[in-house]
Amino acid sequence: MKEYFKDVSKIEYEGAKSGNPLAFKYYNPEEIVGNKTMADHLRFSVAYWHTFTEDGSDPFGAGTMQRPWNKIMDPLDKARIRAEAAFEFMEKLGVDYFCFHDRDIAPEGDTLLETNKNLEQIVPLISDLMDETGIDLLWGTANLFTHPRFVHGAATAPNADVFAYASAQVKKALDITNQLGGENYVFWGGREGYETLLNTDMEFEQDNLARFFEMAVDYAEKIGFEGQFLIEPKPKEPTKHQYDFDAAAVLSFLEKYDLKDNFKLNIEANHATLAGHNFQHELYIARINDALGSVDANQGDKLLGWDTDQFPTNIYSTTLGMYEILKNDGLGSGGLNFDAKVRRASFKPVDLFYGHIAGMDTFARGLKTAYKILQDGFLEDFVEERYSSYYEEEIGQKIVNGDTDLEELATYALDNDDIENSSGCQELLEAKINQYLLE
Ligand code: XLS
Ligand code: CA
Ligand code: CA
Repeated sequence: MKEYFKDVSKIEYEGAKSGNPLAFKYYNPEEIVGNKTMADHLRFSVAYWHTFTEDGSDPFGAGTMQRPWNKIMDPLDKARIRAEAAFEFMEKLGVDYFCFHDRDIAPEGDTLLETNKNLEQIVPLISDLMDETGIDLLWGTANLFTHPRFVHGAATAPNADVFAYASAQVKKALDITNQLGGENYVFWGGREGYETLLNTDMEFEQDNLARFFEMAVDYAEKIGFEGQFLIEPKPKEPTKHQYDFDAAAVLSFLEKYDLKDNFKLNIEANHATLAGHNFQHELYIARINDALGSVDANQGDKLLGWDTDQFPTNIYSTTLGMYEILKNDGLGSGGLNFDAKVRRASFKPVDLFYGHIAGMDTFARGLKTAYKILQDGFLEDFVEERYSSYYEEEIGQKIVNGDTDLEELATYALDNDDIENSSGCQELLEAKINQYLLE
């Protein structure tokens, strides 16, 4: 088969002192951390859209990306070459998974039938490439936001024909995800939200979104798809307000519509910051609700304030993110999907390797540091001690066990004027985290 990234050979682990930009400094796939290898902890995945279809265009200028498939004009030929190049890239990088939207892998035709036929041409090729390389599908999804028909949303569109079209697309995307052995299926509500409440029946739209999810669950059962369904929260962009605003909003939606058993969350770091949280917060909320399914590993830029989808290089964030993932006992069938794009000015093919290597090293180092923090237990011990009055003192035990009431607590408090609080020690804890990071 033709080689597309000729200047790059297999990326190897060379250790922290290596000066080779095309080598891992911290990600050593076979290295054991705790009870499993780094590769098994991290389950890295490449996002087909950013890495293989993104052209670098922005509202002010044309595409900049230099890619081996740029000159191919026929859309299906382009899709084929792109698939071959994609698997060469992923194999050289040494990732075990990839993710795609239906429209990333095959072009949209003039009709839905034609579009489905395009997919049917490309999916067998992808299946062969998966077999040849051993790279698996972490998740599939449907693009329900790019085409103008989705101007008002997909499952939340005010037009039943659009709802039906979106359903047809999800049906097909589930079929191909199942065919390719996908371990999860993601719903990201691209335009499922509103621009103004003046023209929106929010209750009806949310009821419809729940109907859509129910139908997907039923269809998955029918075709024997055993992957995990995931919802990916995002507060805004492209709509002003998205219904899947953040982890907490999605969890309450799932609770309301009795869907909690069928869905987990795909937490994206950049979406967390857009929602005014941080990466750890969103992972934490998902974890304590037994809903942490998978991660879109990237980072935003708070000075810009939109979804910049940058490669994760912030070691502080990945450390505390991995801390939550370890406390969750891993991601199960999920993984760390680099929903990240190289900057418009990083247009050389080799930049794709640099971006992923940076992200993989940053998470690998985060994993090791988080594991050490957990092993030493200093954070857990501190937090436990902070709440100890609920476990060590009679009044606390009564509160926790539901053995008291306002009257008894009032009697207790009236007799207890000298309340003593202990320090929260934030600065001490932050300094300790720094010690681990700089070790
Ligand atoms: C966009 C989302 C999207 C989902 C998949 O902001 O991150 O890429 O991950 O549809
Ligand atoms: Ca994402
Ligand atoms: Ca994003």
